[in-house]
Formats: sequence, C-alpha cells, structure tokens
Amino acid sequence: MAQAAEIVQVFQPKDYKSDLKPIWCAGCGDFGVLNALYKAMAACNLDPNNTVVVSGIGCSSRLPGFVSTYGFHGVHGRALPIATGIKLARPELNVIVVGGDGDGYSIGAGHLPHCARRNPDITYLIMNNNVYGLTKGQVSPTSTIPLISLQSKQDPKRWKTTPYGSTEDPIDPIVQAIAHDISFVARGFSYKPNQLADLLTQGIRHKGFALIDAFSPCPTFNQDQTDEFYKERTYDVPLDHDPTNKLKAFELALSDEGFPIGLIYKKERKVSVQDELAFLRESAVPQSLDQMFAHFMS
Ligand SMILES: Cc1ncc(C[n+]2csc(CCOP(=O)(O)OP(=O)(O)O)c2C)c(N)n1
Ligand code: SF4
Repeated sequence: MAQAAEIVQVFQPKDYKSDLKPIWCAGCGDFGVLNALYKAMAACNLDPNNTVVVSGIGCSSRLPGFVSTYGFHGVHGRALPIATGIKLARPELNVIVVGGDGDGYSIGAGHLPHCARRNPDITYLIMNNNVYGLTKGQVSPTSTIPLISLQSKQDPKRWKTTPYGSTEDPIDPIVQAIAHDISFVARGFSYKPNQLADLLTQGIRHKGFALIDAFSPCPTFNQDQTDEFYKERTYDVPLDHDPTNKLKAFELALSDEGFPIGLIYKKERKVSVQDELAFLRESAVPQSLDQMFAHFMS
C-alpha cells in the first residue's frame, strides 16, 4: 500500500508580513531587524499558526503587529514572563520575544537572570538603540556618556528629556548574559541583516533560552550611537572562537577592540522548565474562561 506523502510546508519571508506597514521613522534600524526576522522565520519554516511574537512597550515592541503570526503586545518590561507563561501553557508553540533595551535591560532587567535559570525554549530579540525611542529620547542603560539627544543639543528648552545627557556608566548586556548563563548569547547589527537573520535562525533552533542583542540605531533620538558609529566599531566574531568556552566568551565580550558580532556564548543546559513542569499543565490550565472564573470563584 502506498505511504501517504509527508506534507512539508515551505514558507517564504514574505509569508510573515502582516497587512500593517511599520510606522517607524525613516532610517530606523528596526526595519533591518524586522527583515532579518522574516528571513529567520522562513529559514526555520515556522508555521505562522503555531508561532507567537510577544513584546513589551516601545517603538521596537510594535513589531508583533508587523508579523502575520499570533502576537501579544504586553506591558513595558514584562515580555519575558508573558512569553514564559505562553511556553509553559502551550509548549508546542514557537515563542519569540522582542523589545527594546529600555524594555529588556531597564524596567524588565530583573526578569533576565531568572529566565536564564528557567531556560525556557524561547528566543529573545532585543533591538538595542541605546535610547528610549518611543518616549522621545531618554537615556537607557546602554546609552554611552554623555548621550544627549539631537533635540536637546539644538533646542534644550523644547526637548528636556535628558538635558544633561547620560551620567551613569552603561551596562554591557552581553557580559551580563554570559554571567547569567543564558544558554545562547549572540550579538547582531541591523545593518548586517543576513548575518542577523542567521543568528536569529540559530537562536530559534536552539533548545533553551536564546538572547540576541541587535544594534538597531535610532536616528531620531540618538545622534551618538548611530549606524556609522557601529559600522566603525563592529567586527565579526573570529572563526576560531569557541562559544562553548565561557572564559573565552567573557574575553571576547570584554575586549576593547570594538563590538564582536556573531555567536558569543552557547551552553547545552538541562531540559527546560516547560518540560519539567509538564505534569502540571493538565491541572493548571483551565480549558475555558468559564472554567477559569469558576476555579477562582470557588
Ligand atoms: C510601566 C511603564 N513605565 C513607563 C512607560 C513609558 N515607556 C513606554 S516605552 C518606554 C521606553 C522605550 O524604550 P525601549 O524599550 O528602549 O524601546 P524603543 O522605543 O527605543 O524601541 C517607556 C519608558 C510605560 N509605558 N509603562
Ligand atoms: S523614534 Fe527612533 S526607535 Fe522610534 S521609530 Fe523613530 S528611529 Fe525608530
């Protein structure tokens, strides 16, 4: 008897575009990141019906609206717990988390080490523009000293968000991620979209929590960390770098030669929390809203 042929669904990057056109400013780095994400989703052949893109709040966090998968536009800084909850309840879904450096490294920073400990099988893409874009140019934890937005330089009376620029030392998200033992740590650049797409592809395929920090310049509010700034200071991770060597990963991340772009750290970690707590799923997840209300009202 003839065997039924296996149906392999092949998606193209265009299949992930939604009907909404991005409303980012002309020249925003997030366009390059979005295109890289479309390519990576196609490379992983993610079924849009089985994929959810979760975000916090910010210009970058608008991204789920521009992708034709399920989406969850969450609360500022809380994308990771929402995504972890989705993965716990529906482990068969592909869960991709997106947001800005303000969202992930400022208000949401406390979630990173704990998400690293739980190691859920989700991918976190941070569009790092070293500034708060949506709220018009305040400094973020990755702003260099002294970041003063264009408007502040030209007309401090009108733009007062950061009149003295950044006064605090920036954090290094890659060094922090390695210290937290996040099981896949990479850095990309929106002006190198093919390389970023490849890193995202690897991150989505990685079993465990993957963090990809992508430089994504904001030409409207950050005149210091521009595309030119990063073009001059980024370089490819050397071919002989061993990402499984934690000390070498720290060495690379801490090097003052510039910003390495590529896979920096990778560790096979124990099975993720969503598998360990699988036994809770049947009893913990109400099958309907009515059941949920009944559960909490009883
Ligand atoms: C609880 C809470 N605090 C503050 C805000 C205001 N807020 C909205 S977006 C944002 C920062 C956006 O910066 P980032 O996350 O880096 O994203 P970008 O806009 O640069 O892409 C802030 C402070 C908010 N919406 N909710
Ligand atoms: S304000 Fe900056 S981050 Fe926001 S859309 Fe414009 S260029 Fe992009």
